[in-house]
Amino acid sequence: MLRAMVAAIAAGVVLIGASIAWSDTGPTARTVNITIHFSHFDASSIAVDPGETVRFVIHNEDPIAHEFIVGDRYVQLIHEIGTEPSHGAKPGEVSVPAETTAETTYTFPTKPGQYLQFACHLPGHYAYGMHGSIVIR
Ligand SMILES: [Cu+2]
Repeated sequence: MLRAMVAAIAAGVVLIGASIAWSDTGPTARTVNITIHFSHFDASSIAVDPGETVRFVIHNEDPIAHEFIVGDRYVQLIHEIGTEPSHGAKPGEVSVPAETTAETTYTFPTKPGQYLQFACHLPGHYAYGMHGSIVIR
């Protein structure tokens, strides 16, 4: 009897732990790690499923700030010419200060075949090559 109670309590603790771990992004979010080094992302292309939620964890190894912006050509253009000093409130947009790690979670559209991009729009960074493609397969 005591052994069964202990087992039940232990199972409950595990369930509580699991639900806390899931609370940020939901149980289906996949984590994609991306490292920035010498002002380049270490990925050039990412494939996602329609409607997939992805947690992007961005590791900035550089001594300068960067950002990670997910979106279509319109979103990228707005950020390229925009003046927002920092990001973090919108899904898929996050500033990554020098030598830090930041994360953002984004749920992709449900229509397959669309092309999006991830990019950094600090002055000159996009032109230097800080962008990659995202295809919804
Ligand atoms: Cu950058």
